[in-house]
Amino acid sequence: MYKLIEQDGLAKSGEFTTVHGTIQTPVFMNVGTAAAIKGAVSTMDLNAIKTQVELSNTYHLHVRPGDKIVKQMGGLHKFMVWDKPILTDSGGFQVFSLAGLRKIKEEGVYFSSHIDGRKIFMGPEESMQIQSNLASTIAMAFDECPPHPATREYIQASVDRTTRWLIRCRTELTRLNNLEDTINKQQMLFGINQGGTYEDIRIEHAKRIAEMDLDGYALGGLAVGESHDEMYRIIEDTVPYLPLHKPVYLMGVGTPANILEAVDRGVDFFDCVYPTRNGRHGHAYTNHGKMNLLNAKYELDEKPIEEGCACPACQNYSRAYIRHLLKAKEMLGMRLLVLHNLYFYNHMMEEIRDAIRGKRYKEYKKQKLEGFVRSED
Ligand code: PRF
Ligand code: ZN
Repeated sequence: MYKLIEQDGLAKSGEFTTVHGTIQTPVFMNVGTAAAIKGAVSTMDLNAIKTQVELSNTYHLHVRPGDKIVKQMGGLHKFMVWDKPILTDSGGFQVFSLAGLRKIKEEGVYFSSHIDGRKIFMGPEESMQIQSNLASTIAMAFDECPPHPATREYIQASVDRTTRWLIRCRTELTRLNNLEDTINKQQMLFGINQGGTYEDIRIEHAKRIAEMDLDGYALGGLAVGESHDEMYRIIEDTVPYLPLHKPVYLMGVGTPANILEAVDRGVDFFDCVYPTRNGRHGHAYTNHGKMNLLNAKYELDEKPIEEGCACPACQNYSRAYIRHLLKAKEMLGMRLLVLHNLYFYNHMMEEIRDAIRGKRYKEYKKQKLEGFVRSED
């Protein structure tokens, strides 16, 4: 259940209530693809860095350890010791970006596992069955994320199939939620809007899925190679056709600046590997832009990564020490940067919510963007 708390221009802030607790939006979902946040981040850490929602992947957990094993272990929440909301992506995107030798048919996708080459079939029913076994809070519909660029004919045919798949997802999830041995009988379903960069296809699709009265709606097929301006334009064109009183999720996005712009166009949910991936490569997000902690100028720097930051890394360690850890390839170096980066994202979302609820979002966004000036890349 989504309750709209405040709107400031098109930016919105709400409360999304689930069986695993209430999510304050806009929110950044911390990515734990294979039921682990990369960088040796524990549940205790996640609680210390203001994480509200964790995101895992159907495809990865189906391949290893297997969703039936997770179900036998009591579901993903119990298995990974996380009692707050979990969203699972449907596998569609990962199959297209990771798995080998795909064949897309009306019934679903045939592909080979990126772990052992084993042949696997996944269609809407299989994706829902796996997500039901995982017992996540929110299941994503099984969609196709077409490559960019793609022809209008390809995108139209793909979107039509994604719509037929969505109807099958809903039917199957309803059936699963009514089974005796289903762990989370209140599993929610988010539909995914596709349409590439063709705004008329996007809008028609948004209208069609909005009618289905799902728990939430995602914008898929973005951040796949189009420019930032094109992505913002598609968000602007499409969001008005999605229900105002449902959460809107922009999949796989993005930089802090991307998030600030998308929030200003009505987006509620985000997820991205940047804070974890960049942290593991020695990069820190700060209010002055991105820093490369491997830079020699930090060799004797006693300051924390970012002054005033309340994260566990900045509360205790210097730039010089973290640089040393990274140079020595000590795991702690990566871990501290990942904790800082996730805290940075989660804390920025808190500031965003405060700014929208205080009706000062435009001013907040302007100041924040002006700060992101340092560039060492
Ligand atoms: N579909 C799904 N997951 C996704 C995407 C999508 O289009 C994207 C696109 N940026 C990221 N993750 N199911
Ligand atoms: Zn910090």
